[in-house]
This record gives sequence, structure tokens and C-alpha cells, in this order.
Amino acid sequence: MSKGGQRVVKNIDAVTVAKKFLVRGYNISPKAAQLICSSEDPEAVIEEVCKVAKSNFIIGEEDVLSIINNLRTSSRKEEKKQTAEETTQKLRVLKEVRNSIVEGKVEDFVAYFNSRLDKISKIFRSRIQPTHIRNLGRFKGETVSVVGIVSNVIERKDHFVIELEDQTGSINCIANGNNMEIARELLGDEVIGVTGTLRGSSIIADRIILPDVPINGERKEIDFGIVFISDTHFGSKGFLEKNWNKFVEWLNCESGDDKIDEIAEKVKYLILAGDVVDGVGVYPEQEKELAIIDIYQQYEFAAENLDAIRKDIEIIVSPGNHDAVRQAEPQPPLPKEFESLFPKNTTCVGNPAYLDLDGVKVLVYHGRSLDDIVTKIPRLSYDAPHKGMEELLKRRHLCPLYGGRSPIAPDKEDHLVIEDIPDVIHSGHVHTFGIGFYRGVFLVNSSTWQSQTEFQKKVNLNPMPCKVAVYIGNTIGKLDFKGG
Ligand code: D5M
Ligand code: FE
Ligand code: ZN
Repeated sequence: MSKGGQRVVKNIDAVTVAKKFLVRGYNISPKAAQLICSSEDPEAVIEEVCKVAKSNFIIGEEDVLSIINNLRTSSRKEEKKQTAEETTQKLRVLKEVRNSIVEGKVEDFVAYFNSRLDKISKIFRSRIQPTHIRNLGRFKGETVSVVGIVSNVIERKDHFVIELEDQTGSINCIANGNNMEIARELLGDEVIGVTGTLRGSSIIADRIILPDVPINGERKEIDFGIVFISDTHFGSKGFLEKNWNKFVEWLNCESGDDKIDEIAEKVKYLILAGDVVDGVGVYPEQEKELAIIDIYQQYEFAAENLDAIRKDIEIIVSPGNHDAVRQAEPQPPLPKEFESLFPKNTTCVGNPAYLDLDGVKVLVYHGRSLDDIVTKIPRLSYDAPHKGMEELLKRRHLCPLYGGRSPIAPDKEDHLVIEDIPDVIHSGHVHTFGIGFYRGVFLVNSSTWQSQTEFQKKVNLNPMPCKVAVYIGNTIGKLDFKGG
């Protein structure tokens, strides 16, 4: 008998075996009885032998051997099935927002920013013991620390003035010397810590501190593969179908190149980080660039393409600004009417979504805020989008700047704070590719499957399509499906 996968071995002798057969009207040869005694599960073998035996049959060694072999094969199959079931259960969605309705009243914004400040203040807790801004007056001339939201940054001739706000008031912090470089890159609306001397009604900053992540993070090693893609834009005229098909061929271990097929064999998860379809009415005159003008049919086409992927890969689909969900972040998962089109091995999650894939924590975020970051910080560019993602991680927020190009829904809770440090942050949106590693966190931007659009031509945005990031072992590498 098999109980919870473990065999209960019963001691049984040949005479007892023979008796068991006799009471059922069968004879058994002594050697066959001996074989049963030495089998893993004598009771099960006796059951099976009797099931297939005809009356007046003397059971010999051959009969017993074939039953034992059959039982072994089916038990192996059962074990394999159990492993497959366990495998599919290893994906856990730790955090996402499925429902959020906000009216956008003044009090909603207050609650939203208080939540942001609370959550990020907790991250600072072990490094700064801040004084509430309202109480600073008692510390004239002394060293003080505050944690607040950047409400404004003004450049002066030889310094910056950073206006900082907490729940109790606001204060000007003067950034000069080396601090000017940090002040120059502040986006606005991020939460920072400042330590300095209180002079008059301002703090002369000694240190400007971003919440950041600890320096001692390590690379997580995994014995399976995670593939990162984004911005498939199914339904667009620019969808690069031939290249996509090559990618799917590879995933299905049919590329013809043993070396890269071996990598594909290990792939257990595929994450698609938004802009699944091109959508309808996303920008003026978009219809001119659409191969499929109906949103439902676009998702049907997406589903067909995902269906071609081998079924033991778990596919995770998160939405982006071209998808059929609200624009404001956090975005909920795709509605059931579209999710139901997708193959069974697909899970739709929100944007952002914090996932656990066999112990690997992946924070998926489409990446709309990267447009603002790249515009605001001159040393950054679309050519290295992971550097922009690093800035998000340092600020412990997926979309620090409020009122930029990525709309945020002012929920009571700020769901875009990076509270728990993931092993990987995966974004897309900017249609360029980049992989980085910052203090224990892999940063992946997974490009696109859409060629350059008319709009992108006008603004000189050069996509790097058909590049795929693959996490395996302790590193994330790039595969390029652009050629040929
Ligand atoms: O965005 C793909 C990239 O192109 C992303 O970096 C934004 C940029 N883009 C696309 N449309 C616009 C408009 N209308 N204004 C500014 N920047 C834009 P995707 O989300 O795939 O459209
Ligand atoms: Fe896109
Ligand atoms: Zn996008």
C-alpha cells in the first residue's frame, strides 16, 4: 500500500501468499510466491494477479513478474503526475490590486500621500530617527533629521532648495556642495531623509538619504528558468510575427540548436509584463497602425499565440497602458472575458504584481514611470532602461513622480511602494532592453515584439525588439530573436 507517497512494507512469507491465492481459488508456484514476498507491495501484487487470472490457472513466475512491472510503471506515472501538479502550484501572487475605486477627492490624495510617507518612513526607521517638522523649532542650531515627501526642488545659483513635507508641516532644506548632485536628480514626490543643522527656518543639509536597499543583497541561484518578455502588442501592424514564432519554437525546444534548446527545457515560467495587445483608441489615429481593429479579436490573437507555447510553462500576464483595463496604476488584471480566452497555463495578474515563483520574488511593473525618469534625469537614456529602474528601487517606489506621464489612482494605500525587496524587478514599456543588478536585485527591461511606430519615429525612439531575458542559475542573460 502506498500512503502519502511512502510505501508500507509488509512482512509476508511464501506460505501465507499461497494460502491467500488458495482461498480465492488459485494455485501459485513456490517461486512465484517467493517473488511476491520480495516485491515492494505484496498485497497490491496479489490483488492485481487475481484480477487478471482466469480460473483453474496455476500462477507462475512470468505472471507475477509482468504484474510487478506494470505496478512499477503506474506508480512512476503517478509520482510524475504529482510532481507536475506540485509544479503548477508553485506560482503565488503575493500582492496585486484586483479592485480599487477612487473618487479623487482632496481627502483621497491626503490619505494616499500619508500612506506613501508612512510606508517609506518605516524603511528609514533603522537609519534615521526623524523629528516631526512641526517640532523642529526646539532644536535651533542643532543637528536634526527629518523624513518627508519632496514637494518642490528649486535650483539657485550655488545651491538647491528642497521643500520637504511630512504630516505635521513643511521645511526648506538647503543642498549645497556634493548634495547638489542628489538634489538635481530628485523627481519630486519621492520620500527622502535629510540630516543637517537647523538654521533659521531651514535645514542646511549634511546628508540627503534615499530609502534605497541594503548593500549586502546576493544573487539568488535557481535550477529552473524564468523568461521575461513584454510589449507584444498583438494586433498591431508592427507585431513581429516571424520573430515571435522563432521565440515560441525555442520555448518549445524546437530551435534546432541543442545548446539553446537545453536552456528552453529548463524554462518553467514566462512573464509578459504588459502591453499584451496594441489596444484600440490608445492614441490618435491608432487605427492606421492596427492589423486587428477589434479589441476582443486582438486578445483572441494573443491567446492563439500563447497557446502555441508548451503547456508545462506557466505564463503570467500583467497589463500595460495599451491593455483593456483602467489606465491609472495600480491596474487590475485583465477582465475575465479576456483571461478566459487564454490557455489554462496562464495566470492574469495586476500591474504591479509581486510574485513568488518557486521562492523567487519577482516584482512585475509595466514601467510607465520610466518615461518620466528618463526625461528628468539627464544622465539616463532609453538605451539603458535598467538604470532608470535602479532609480525606482533607490526611491523604493515604482512611480515616484505624481502627475507625470503615468497616472496614479490615489487609493487609501499606496500600492506602488516597494515595501519588500524582490529578487527581480521586471518592466517593459520603453521598448528597449536592459539587464542590471543592483544590491541583490536583478533589474530587467524586456523590450518589445513591435517594430518602430510612426510616433516613435517622430520622437526618435529606437526600439530594440525581440530580445528576451532568461534567468537561470545565478544570472540573467539575453537571447535575441531579431535576426533573419
Ligand atoms: O510606449 C512605448 C514607448 O513609446 C514608451 O517609451 C513611451 C513612448 N510613447 C508612445 N506613445 C507616446 C506618446 N503619445 N507620447 C509620448 N511617448 C510615447 P507604449 O506604451 O508601447 O505606447
Ligand atoms: Fe508598449
Ligand atoms: Zn506601454
